[in-house]
Amino acid sequence: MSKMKNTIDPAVNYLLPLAKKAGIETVWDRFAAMKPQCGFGELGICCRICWKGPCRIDPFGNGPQRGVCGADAHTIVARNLIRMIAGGAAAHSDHGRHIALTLLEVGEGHAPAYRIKDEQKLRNIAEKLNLAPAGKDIRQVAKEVALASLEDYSRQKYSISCNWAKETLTAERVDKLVELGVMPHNIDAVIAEIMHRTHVGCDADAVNLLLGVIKGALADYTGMYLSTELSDVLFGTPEPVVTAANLGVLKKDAVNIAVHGHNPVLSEVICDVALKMNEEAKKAGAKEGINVVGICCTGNEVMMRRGIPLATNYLSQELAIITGAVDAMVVDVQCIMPAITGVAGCFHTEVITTIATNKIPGATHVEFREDSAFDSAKKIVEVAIDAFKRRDNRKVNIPDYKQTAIAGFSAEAIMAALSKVNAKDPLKPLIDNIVNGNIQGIALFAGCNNTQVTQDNNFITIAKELAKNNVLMLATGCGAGAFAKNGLMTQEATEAYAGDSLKAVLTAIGKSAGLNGPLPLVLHMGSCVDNTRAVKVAVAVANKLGVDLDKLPVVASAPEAMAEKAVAIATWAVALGLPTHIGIVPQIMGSSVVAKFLTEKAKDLLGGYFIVETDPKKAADQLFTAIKERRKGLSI
Ligand code: XCC
Ligand code: SF4
Repeated sequence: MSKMKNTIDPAVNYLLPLAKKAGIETVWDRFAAMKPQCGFGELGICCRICWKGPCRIDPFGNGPQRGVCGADAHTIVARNLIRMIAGGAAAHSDHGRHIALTLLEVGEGHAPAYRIKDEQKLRNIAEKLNLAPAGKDIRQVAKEVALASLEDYSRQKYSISCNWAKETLTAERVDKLVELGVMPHNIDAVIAEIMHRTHVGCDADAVNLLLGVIKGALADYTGMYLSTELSDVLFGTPEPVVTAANLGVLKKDAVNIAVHGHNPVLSEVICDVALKMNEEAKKAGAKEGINVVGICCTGNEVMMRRGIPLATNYLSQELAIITGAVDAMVVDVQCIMPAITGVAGCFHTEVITTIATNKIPGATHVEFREDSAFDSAKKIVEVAIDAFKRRDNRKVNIPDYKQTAIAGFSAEAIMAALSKVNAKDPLKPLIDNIVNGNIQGIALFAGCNNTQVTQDNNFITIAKELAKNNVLMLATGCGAGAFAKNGLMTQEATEAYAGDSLKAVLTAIGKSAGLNGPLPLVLHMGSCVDNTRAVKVAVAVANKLGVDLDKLPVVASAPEAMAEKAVAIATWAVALGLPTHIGIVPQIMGSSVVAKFLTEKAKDLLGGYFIVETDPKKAADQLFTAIKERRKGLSI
C-alpha cells in the first residue's frame, strides 16, 4: 500500500522523526489510528439528532433507507450540512460580535487599551452604512458604526436585510438573494432558525434545507465582513509588509510567544505589551528579548498588520511546541487542537487559554478582558518569561527553515498599489489587463489544512498550475500560511512561476508601487474572516464593469478544507456567484439531491457552484476552465 505523505513542509518533515523518537504523538499518528474512518459519516448519512437514533442509511440499498422517524438520506445529509454551516457562522459572527463590542467600548471611552487606528476607514464605513458621519466626532461615529453592526445580530424584522450584507454586494446580487428568500436579516436569528428547523420532526425537505444552507452561509458572510472591517478600524488596515514564515522564525535566544487562534483583540495587545517587556525578558537571560510569532489566523492577523512572522499553519501547530523553543502558546478561539497541552507536557511550554468559553484541560487560564487588556497581556507575558527560565536547551530543535513572505494585501492596499499606476482610475489597470487577457482571471485560495491530504500540497500544486496560466492569486487563512511557508509569497516566486503576461503585470504594478520588482505570486489577504477583502475587490470590479459577480472570471478554492467555517465560506462563495473548488470529498455524497444541487442546480440559481476534485492538477484545470467560460461569457 502506498502511503500518502503527511506534508510537504520541510520544517515538519524535519521534526516528525524527532517527535517519533521522543514518543510524542501528533495529528498524523492519530489520523492513522482512526482509519478506516466511518463510511456512513463520510457520506453524511448518519443522524444523531434525536435519541431514537443514531440512525444510518444503508448506501448500498439493502438495509434501512429511512431513520426511525422516517427521515431519508437526503433529509439527513442536508440537515447535517446546514448544522455545519450554523457552526461556521456562529464562530465567525461571534468573533465579529466581539470586535463590534470592542469598538462600541472604544466609542464610549471604556477600553483604554484600544483606540481607533484608522479613522478614515471608520468614516468610509459609516458612509457605506448610511450613517452620515460628516462633521461628527470620531468616537460618536465609532459608536454608531458599532451599533449598526450589532443591529445585524438583533433586528427582528424579517423583511430588512442585514446592513453588512446588503451594503457590500452588487445591487443585482442583493436583489437575487432577496428574491430567493436567502438574505439574512439577523445573524443570530438565522443560526437559531437552523437549529430549530433541524430539530427532530421539523424541516424534512432537502431542497428547502439547502436554501437554508445558503442563507446560513450568507449570515456567515455578514459576520465575517464586519469582523474584518471593524478590526481594521481598531488595529489598522494592512499594508504590504515583508516578513518571514515557517518554524525557523523561532529564536533560540528569545522568549518565544506563539499567538494562536483567530481574534486580534488579545494578540494585538500582547504585541504591544511584549515590546514594553523586552528588558525583563533580557534580564531573564533571553539575549534577543521577546519574539512573538503567529499560528493559524491570529498569526495571519498580526502578520498582516505588524509583520509578525508566521510560525506555522493549522496542521503543524503541535510541531511548534516540539521545537522545544516555544515558551508560551497563547490561544484564543477556533482551530486550537486540544492535543497541544499533551505535547506541551513533554516540554516547558505553557499553553495559555484566554477566553472563558474556550478552555483546554492542562492549560493555564488567564482570563482576558477588554477593560483590563493591558493587565491580562502583562500577566501572559510574565508567564512566558517564567517558562523561558525553565526551558531545557538540550530539547531545543529549531528547524532551519523559513521563507520570506510579503503580506498585508488588504483591498485598500491593492487599490493603493493600482493607483500608483493610474491615480485617477485605479481599477482601470486591473480591468484592462483582465480584458486584454494578460490576467486571465482571479483565484482566491482559502481554508484549512486537512489530514486527508498531504499538508500544503494541494495549495502549492494548484497555484503553480494557475500561475502558468496567468491567473492572479489571492490567499487567506491556512492557505495563505501554506503559501507563505513554501515561498510563494515572494517576488522570486513570481519570477519563477508566473506566466509571461502575469509576470509583466505584477512587475509593472510592483515597480510603480515602489517594491523594486514584481508583486508576490500570491497576495496575502489575511485570516479566514478576511476572505471578504477579496469580495470587496471583486464587487468594485463588477460595479465598474456593470455586471454581477457571477459574470467575472473569478474562482475560489479551498483545496484542503476542514472546518465548519470553511464549509460556510465556500458556500457563500457559491452564493455570491463563484465557481468554488473543494479538494476534500465533502460529507454530502450520500444524497444525490444535495450533491446535485450544490454542483449543478446552484449554477442556475446563483451562478456559482461547487467543483469537487481531489486531484490538484485536475482541480487547477477545472478552475481554469471555469475562468475561460466566464471570459467567453463576457466576450473577452
Ligand atoms: Fe482554522 Fe483560520 Fe481553517 Fe486555518 S483556515 S484551519 S478554519 S485557522 Ni480559515
Ligand atoms: Fe433517527 Fe430521525 Fe432521530 Fe435522526 S431524527 S436520529 S433519523 S429518528
